[in-house]
Amino acid sequence: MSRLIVVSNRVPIPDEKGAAPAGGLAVALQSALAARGGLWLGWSGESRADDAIGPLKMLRDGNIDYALTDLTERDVEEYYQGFANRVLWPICHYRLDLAEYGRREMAGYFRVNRFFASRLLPLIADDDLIWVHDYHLIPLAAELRRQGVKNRIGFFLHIPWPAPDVFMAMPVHEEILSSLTAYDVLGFQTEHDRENFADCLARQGTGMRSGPGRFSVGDRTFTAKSYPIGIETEEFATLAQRAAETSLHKRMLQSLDGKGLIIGVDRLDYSKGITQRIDAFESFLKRNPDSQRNVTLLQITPKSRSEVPEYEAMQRAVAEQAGRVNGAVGTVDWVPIRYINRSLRRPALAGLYRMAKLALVTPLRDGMNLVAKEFVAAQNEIDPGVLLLSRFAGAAQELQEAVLVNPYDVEGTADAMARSLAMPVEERRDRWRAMMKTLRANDVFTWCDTFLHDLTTDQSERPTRWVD
Ligand code: ADQ
Repeated sequence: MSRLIVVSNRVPIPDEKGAAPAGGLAVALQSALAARGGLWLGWSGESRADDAIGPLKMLRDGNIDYALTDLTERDVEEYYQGFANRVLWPICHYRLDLAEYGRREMAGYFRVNRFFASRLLPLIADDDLIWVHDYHLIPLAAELRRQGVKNRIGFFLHIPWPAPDVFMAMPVHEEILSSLTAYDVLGFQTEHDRENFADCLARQGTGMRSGPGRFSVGDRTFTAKSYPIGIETEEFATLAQRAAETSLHKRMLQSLDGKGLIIGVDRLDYSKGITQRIDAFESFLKRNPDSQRNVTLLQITPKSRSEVPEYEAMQRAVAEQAGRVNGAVGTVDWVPIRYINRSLRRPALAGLYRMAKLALVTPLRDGMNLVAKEFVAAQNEIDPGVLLLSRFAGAAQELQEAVLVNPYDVEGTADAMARSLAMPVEERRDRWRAMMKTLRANDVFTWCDTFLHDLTTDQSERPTRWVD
């Protein structure tokens, strides 16, 4: 079996006790790497002055090598905070209004991808498989090809691929699109994303379909398919079951004092629709006065990307909004929204999902959304909670038995909350069983194996040359 090399912006390195950070993606990739022997390369998270970038930091855990590179302060500003998070992220989430395109950031993005390629190059052996992850590293394969790499290289996009009119508003869309053709296999979260990508190729007039899931552009032929990412379904279900025994669980139950728990868990990000969700919850409370004092919304929202101005502004906006609703609707002995800005450990999170009667997963746009899947896996089959899910999350393609909503429709979402809380137990069980079947059939290990199978066996010609 060929060795696997994974490349991503950040690397989930094991801590000093050897425990890797929890999370389905890290676990699945680590198990694929461990099975084949492998290498994971990415940014260390450290930034340094231009002349202080040292050699790669190498760590070994079992038969996995981790290679970490520092970046310069300018790199982080232009590549990470700049082009990746202020152009590609908003564009792929349909927020043209938030995209701040600058030539300096764009040049920095391509420069850092060239730098990643130069760091990886000396580590590549002839039959290694290379799997690149996410929007930070789109041009990496093209850079590697320029430097003579002929290995099979795959790419998985964790976020949505937008419709052509949105994508083509980005000034460097041609370069981004053509650099993707250097891969052998392109993976998207949903069929919809893959179709958007195919439409972009067609609109640009460069690509041709050459078979099911196969495309030709110039002298390159590659596969582009959807590989919906899953979670560690069985492991997460067991974690949730066990969490019911913990002291946190008991304290939480006590503090709820018989009130129904509604839960929201999201990184603090404008794509997650948190402000629209709080508006919908307020509207639900006002339209259903009987529910007042009977439910509590626990919104767990760790801060993210605080160095990017839109995120900093959002932190203030959501805190103010939650405070305003609590002030307007709450009573001396009832706080409608408990708003928490921190990360929880996975067992604690699993236990809270299990305790909740309803999960609000209402992103305005999301590649997949693993919270939706974790919530379902955590439920108790006798008395499962309801998943209220945005139509614009990739997860909605698979989880059709969730209560699907349009998160822009605040009153419609409020009505769906009322319907979900009143749903009879038989219906909740039927919906849950159907969703659980899907999650078992496509867990994160299947996702990983399917992608790697295509990357290994795909019949495209090995690249013989790369033309700029
Ligand atoms: P994210 O945008 O980060 O991922 P998501 O898929 O929901 O979104 O994953 C978040 C993960 O972080 C989940 O595993 C969740 O449990 C965890 N998490 C969130 N809040 C937490 C908290 N307070 N404490 C502890 N853990 C918390 C990107 C894309 C998604 C895509 C994933 C995977 O934006 O669309 O599903 O990658 O491909």
